[in-house]
Amino acid sequence: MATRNKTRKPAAAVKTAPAANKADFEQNVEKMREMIVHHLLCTIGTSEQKASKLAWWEALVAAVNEKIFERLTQTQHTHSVKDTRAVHYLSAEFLMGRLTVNNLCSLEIYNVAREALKRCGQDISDICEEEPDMALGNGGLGRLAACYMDSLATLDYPCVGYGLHYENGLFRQEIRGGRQVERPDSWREYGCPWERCRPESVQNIPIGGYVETQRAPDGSERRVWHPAHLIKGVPWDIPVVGFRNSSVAILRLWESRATEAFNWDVFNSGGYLDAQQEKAAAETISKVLYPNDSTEAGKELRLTQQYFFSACSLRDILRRYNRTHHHDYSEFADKIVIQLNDTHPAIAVAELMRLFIDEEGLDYSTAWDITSRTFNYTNHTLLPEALEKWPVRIFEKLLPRHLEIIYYINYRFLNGIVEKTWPGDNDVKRRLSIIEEGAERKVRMANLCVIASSRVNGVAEVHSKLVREELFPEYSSLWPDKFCNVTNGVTPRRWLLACNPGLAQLYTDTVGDDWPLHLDNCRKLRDFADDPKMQKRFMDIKRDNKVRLTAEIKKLTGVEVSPDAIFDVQVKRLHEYKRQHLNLLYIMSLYRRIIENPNLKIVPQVFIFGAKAAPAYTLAKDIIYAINAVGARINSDRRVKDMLKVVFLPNYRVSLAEKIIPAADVSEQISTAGYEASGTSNMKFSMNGALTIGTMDGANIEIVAEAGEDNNFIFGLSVDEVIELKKHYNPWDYYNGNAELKAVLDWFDSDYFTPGRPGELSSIKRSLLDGGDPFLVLADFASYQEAHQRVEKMFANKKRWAHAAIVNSASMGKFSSDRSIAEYADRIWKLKDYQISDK
Ligand code: 26Q
Repeated sequence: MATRNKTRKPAAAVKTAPAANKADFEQNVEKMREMIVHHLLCTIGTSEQKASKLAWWEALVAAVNEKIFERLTQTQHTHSVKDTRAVHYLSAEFLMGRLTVNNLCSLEIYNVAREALKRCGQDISDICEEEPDMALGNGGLGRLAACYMDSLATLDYPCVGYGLHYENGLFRQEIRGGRQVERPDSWREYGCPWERCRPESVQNIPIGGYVETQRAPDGSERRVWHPAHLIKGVPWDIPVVGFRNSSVAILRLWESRATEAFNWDVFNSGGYLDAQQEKAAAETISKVLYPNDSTEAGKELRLTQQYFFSACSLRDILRRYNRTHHHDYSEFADKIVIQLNDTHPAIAVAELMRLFIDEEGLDYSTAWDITSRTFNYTNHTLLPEALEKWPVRIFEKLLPRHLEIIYYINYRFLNGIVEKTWPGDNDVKRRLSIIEEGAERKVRMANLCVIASSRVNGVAEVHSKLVREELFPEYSSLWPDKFCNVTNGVTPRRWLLACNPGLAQLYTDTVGDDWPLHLDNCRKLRDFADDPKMQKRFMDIKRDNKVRLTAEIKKLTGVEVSPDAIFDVQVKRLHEYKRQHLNLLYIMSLYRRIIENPNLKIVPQVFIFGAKAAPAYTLAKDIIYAINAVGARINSDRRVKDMLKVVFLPNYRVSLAEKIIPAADVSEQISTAGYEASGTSNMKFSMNGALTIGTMDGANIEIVAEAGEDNNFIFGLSVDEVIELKKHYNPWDYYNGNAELKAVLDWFDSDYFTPGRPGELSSIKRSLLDGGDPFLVLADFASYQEAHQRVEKMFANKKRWAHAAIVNSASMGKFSSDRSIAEYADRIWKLKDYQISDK
């Protein structure tokens, strides 16, 4: 890996870099213009005069695809000829966002495309705004998978991403009367020009039915599954373009369809309507992404989705392996690595065992040996309610043979190593069992993953420690070397180069143009953190970004804000543990101080929120309503003047994040310590020069270790203090002991923010008092308030603030997803990189 970049071509025009050679640039622009116009006429079938912006975007994509597909073919050819070991990243979510600007940046033709479009009378930013987000994920876990694909391609690692081709991604959020309303997201209503259907790789997936024992003439017995249905899996490939190299990775997403054969039988036996119903049922599987990011108990369709994409992916993997290895599985675990992105694809373990034993004729021990050397598992949550458990009843109905295999895996495990280690200890067996006993028996997917995986990792140091010590203590004493940490990272191509061209240019001018591949290079900027010229340039860029966001805020909400105010941002899924309501309590206390003290002068502040709530998570939706209600009242209160504004930006998604994050001064990362596995927006904000106000949780700990606690605002209870306080916590003590906190909480019961409708916000107060305040909001309130005072004080000192902003941005080298992927490749996957030669 260390030598990779020595052999790389020198950079052509990066998004922001000037062309190396003017004549070349001129020629490239003209060529690009011709290609775009050609595709406009011949692929899209319109004319320059008539073309809509959408048509121009499609033509641009068609032109770019010419370059991408050549590289894709070359990449796949190289991997196939060299029979490379490859990682297969199984994830129920890939939150890709938009691809155009990113692909142009990776190919280093953004400037060329911009000029070419200009010659056609088009503005590239307008054109790229036409692209719908690919929102095939809920939040952090899905976006992480997307960043990792970017790094895998950039680092030339052989890989395939496997997931589901949801017809509808995460819902579009509208705010009506201050409340969240969910609307369907049809991202490919008019087709998606990046994806290609691959009919030659269709799979048929069995499901349902029953298992019987068949006896062979020699007396041997075997279990035979008679599935009730076959579902067709149709693969759609999305290319993922490496930065400044020739690798193009593949993201393969499975769409479910009804199989013709099955329908034909039903149809012929006179059941036309039944056939239609079958078809609808089969196609339902990939219709919609489940919009909750913590487990929804026992929904049959969700398990079907998980099984469907896992089974399609494994068959695809086996098919490719057998092209060279002809059903000799002795090298399988040397060639194939499978990474399970949380437990969502855990059923793949049982399916691979089934394929080996039932279809390929391997004996159990051989099958288990190969399987357990193939899989690895990443855990993303400690929340007990988010650990997936499926009722045995649902398994019996959908996957009866898989259930038998899981029982057998469990039997061998409990009666083997567990019995040997803790002889006769039934309590340990009960805790470690894959099957949870009780009123309803359940399959614990995390236990299956741990038992079947070579390596199990958490996603930040503190999280991995808790995975080892709190979540799986006995497993980690059984297999101490199985557990490890790989701290998350984010791609600096999307989260700096593409979304913040001003800052990207500053880095290129200061440290050279290699920083998108070696984010550590940015560290050099720390030497200039107190240099007045650097400070001015850095803060001018921030201000430009804030001016742009100001216009977006006006457009989206009608609220006018000043770019000179502190932009304090909390954008993430809405969850009690993420504590948006702690932020809201603080805002209310600030508002109260302003109206109680007409002479009070504070630093002007704009609090910016973006968050989707799971549709059935009532309290989360109430918090969104409360933010909007409080915001409306504050924004229209003349006494506040321009000191305080609160805006809720609807429909938070990747493309909106790309506008918000470069414009943030303060990044809110305020989860209860011990609950946020890592966080990844914390890294994106810091990279873009925001200061973090946060708890010692997840990756915040590692971020402030890099950038300095004195350049950020740490507050609140630590993980250990949370664990200790929870033993005897009483939120009423804080309510009764803090007059300001009491006044703010009581405000929720009035109609001050909801005139004529008292009590509309009471559920929040109730959850924090009667509900026991499970996430210790009240315990951290005073400390949070004090941290905000530090924010104001530092912001008033422009030089001090600029220093901190620069140091934060310059210190994020560790949080490039390239570092994370290099660690996975080195320590878990044992992967080699293969450079792809360009033709
Ligand atoms: C499971 C079953 C049924 C329905 C939905 C789900 C489900 C879906 C999504 C459960 C969890 C998720 C997503 C979890 C997630 O995004 N976790 C986040 O992962 C990030 C990447 O590691 C971390 O940075 C965050 O801390 C963590 O919350």
